[in-house]
Amino acid sequence: MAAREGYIIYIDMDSFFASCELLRHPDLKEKPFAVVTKSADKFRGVVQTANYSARKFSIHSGMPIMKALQLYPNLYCIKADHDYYEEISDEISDMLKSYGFEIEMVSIDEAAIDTTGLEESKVVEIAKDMKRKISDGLKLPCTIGIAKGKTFAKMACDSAKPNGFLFIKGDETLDFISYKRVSDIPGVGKKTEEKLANLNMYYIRDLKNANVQALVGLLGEYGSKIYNLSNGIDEEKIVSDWVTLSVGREKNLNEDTNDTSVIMAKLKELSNDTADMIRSTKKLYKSITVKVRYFDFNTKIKTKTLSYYTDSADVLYSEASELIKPLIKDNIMVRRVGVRVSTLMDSSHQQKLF
Ligand code: TTP
Ligand code: MG
Repeated sequence: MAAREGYIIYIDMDSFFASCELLRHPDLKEKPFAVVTKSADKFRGVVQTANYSARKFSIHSGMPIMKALQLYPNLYCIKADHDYYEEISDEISDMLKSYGFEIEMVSIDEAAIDTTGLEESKVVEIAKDMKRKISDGLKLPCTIGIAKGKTFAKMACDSAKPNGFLFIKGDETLDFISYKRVSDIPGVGKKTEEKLANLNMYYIRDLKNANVQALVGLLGEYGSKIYNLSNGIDEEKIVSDWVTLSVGREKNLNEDTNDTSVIMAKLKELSNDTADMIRSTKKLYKSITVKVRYFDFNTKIKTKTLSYYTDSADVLYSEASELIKPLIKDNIMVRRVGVRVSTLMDSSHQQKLF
């Protein structure tokens, strides 16, 4: 079995937007409340998150406000303040980055940290230290899962919520996942769950012994991915969007949009700024990364490495625009775009080479 070398620490903030609001509305502690879409009025709009007291009344993310009010008529609703949550998210990511590991900010409130190379006891000690810093320093609750593999660590985190800490030893991974439901695999939604149920597969242990070809026939490549996962093989990589030797810029769009021309205009501005920074530090770059954050804070990254070093703004924009195209989708609004260059070299060094 292709077990991972190292442990992944997976951190997910508990009821994140609601916990941020609690910092400035401490009187709401213990009361059921929800953070709702910014433009919402009483009749339109959805719950973005509910605190755990409100969740007891089955109120959850994505639920229309009207429905939530039917479930709990005294529900206190706060309009979302994304800039505020992003500031706090940046504070959390800065703190986590300061440990010096490869880290992927998976979303506004989730991070995956690759501790490969570190001994087991040290991993747990560091993860506890991170939890303490988030809880004592930032006064926010979070849950941490640790396992060999990003998906398994996320599953550990999900199953320990809220305010939890769960460490799955490498040789206990299969035991941990076997009794979980197929829907506990991140990415398995209602439709996949139904398709698997039609084949009498409800638990991960059912997938483990399934015919992999049948799963691929049913779900395409994703079938082989969940087959591997159910056999303890987790090949999901950390996509580190933070490399010490990189330069880049990112910005929110004026408003969420999926208009390609607006997104490309922002990308051009960011590419020019990035190339200016590169030239001012007398560097050349070889790798280009684009980042798109959607309205729901899901973030996607694409990277390309050129066959040569350059400091060109035009090359940067033209490569970045090719990379970003597949990330712009008809039905998903984009909130933030970023461009970053890495694999850097001093331009003076190149002059010596040629
Ligand atoms: P989640 O981590 O999915 O949810 P959560 O942090 O509120 O609760 P928990 O992790 O304890 O289960 O999402 C993080 C934030 O993203 C959430 O606070 C609000 C926002 N969000 C939306 O705006 N819409 C959504 O549909 C979801 C799921 C989240
Ligand atoms: Mg969360």
